[in-house]
Amino acid sequence: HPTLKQTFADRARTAAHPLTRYLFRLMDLKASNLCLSADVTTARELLTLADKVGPSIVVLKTHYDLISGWDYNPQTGTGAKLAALARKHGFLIFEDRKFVDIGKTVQMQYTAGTARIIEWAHITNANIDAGKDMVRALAEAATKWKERIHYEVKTSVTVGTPVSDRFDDSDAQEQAQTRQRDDVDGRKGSIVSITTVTQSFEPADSPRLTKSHHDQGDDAVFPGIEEAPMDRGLLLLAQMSSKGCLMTREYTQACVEAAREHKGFVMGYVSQEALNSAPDDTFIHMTPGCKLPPPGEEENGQVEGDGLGQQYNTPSRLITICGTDIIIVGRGIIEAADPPSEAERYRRRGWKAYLGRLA
Ligand code: 6AU
Repeated sequence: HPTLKQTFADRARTAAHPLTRYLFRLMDLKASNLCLSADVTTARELLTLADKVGPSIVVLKTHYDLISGWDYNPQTGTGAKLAALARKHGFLIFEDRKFVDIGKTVQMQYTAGTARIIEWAHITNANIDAGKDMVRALAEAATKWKERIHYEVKTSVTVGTPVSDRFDDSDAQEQAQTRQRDDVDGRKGSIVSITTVTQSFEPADSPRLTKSHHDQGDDAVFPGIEEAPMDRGLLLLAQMSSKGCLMTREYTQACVEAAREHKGFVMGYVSQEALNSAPDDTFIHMTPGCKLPPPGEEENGQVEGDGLGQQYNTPSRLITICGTDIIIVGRGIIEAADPPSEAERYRRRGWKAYLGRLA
């Protein structure tokens, strides 16, 4: 398929989903096709790890429900803090929630409840065993969320807390009209800035690495990239890495069909191989079950599993032979003596494999 030989820079121009185009630009800019699966046990460790490994990755994957001490406050909690780190380092946040239920239930799980995933995670994923209507349900929820933000901003009233209490961007403050939001969903008193809404309203709006941001002394590492779009994206769980996985070819094919039906919302797949096959497929593939052999050991494509069903392939095998775009690495990095330098090792290997695929 053409996308196997296309550069990420090219795919940043041609991908159907705005967030996918943005992600390809990040990949090109950071020379990284690495996603860290940040499966640590506390919110504190998560934030520290995200800050340290941020420069090496383009996606940070979370399982919010295995983190103790997750702070649910929409403005100051763990989601908002992660989103700030995502802007600082230039990565997207992927909550690995694996939704599977009827449409109405997944809508509520995605947008409401304690975690309010849609507020801080650019990307989430779904298992479509329950039928592909739930993809439409999630897509509708995302569209409504986006519309709600614009609506809330337009209709918000009255000056509230000084904007300086909330924003650290002095440019934005000068331009800002402070408004107190309607109490749409129990978040009375939060402040939005009309002129800077796409920059500062939602915690997870995007990496914000504009020049002015950089000039203000913020330690943004990859200046020069524009704002991420205010879109949300879904990955379909099309294939799994685990031993004895029950997902059939038919199931995987149904994922491909569902993806094509919702190009404006489905960014691509969590899969074990490239699934683009129609000429105009522009989906992205992310692949877990990835590990390097310990330094010094020879690389032969596979690495021993974890004894609990997880199976591992090496970055080069996944990228060059299986055709994936982004490798998802958890314990390979987290359990290393020095996670940031191990992340760099994976980034370099992953990028080299991508360049090798193009050649
Ligand atoms: O690198 P590991 O084995 O420490 O972690 C792999 C991560 C875990 C899994 O929940 C997740 O990847 N995962 C997924 C995802 C991303 O959906 C699918 C799959 O098939 N296998 C898998 O391990 O957080």
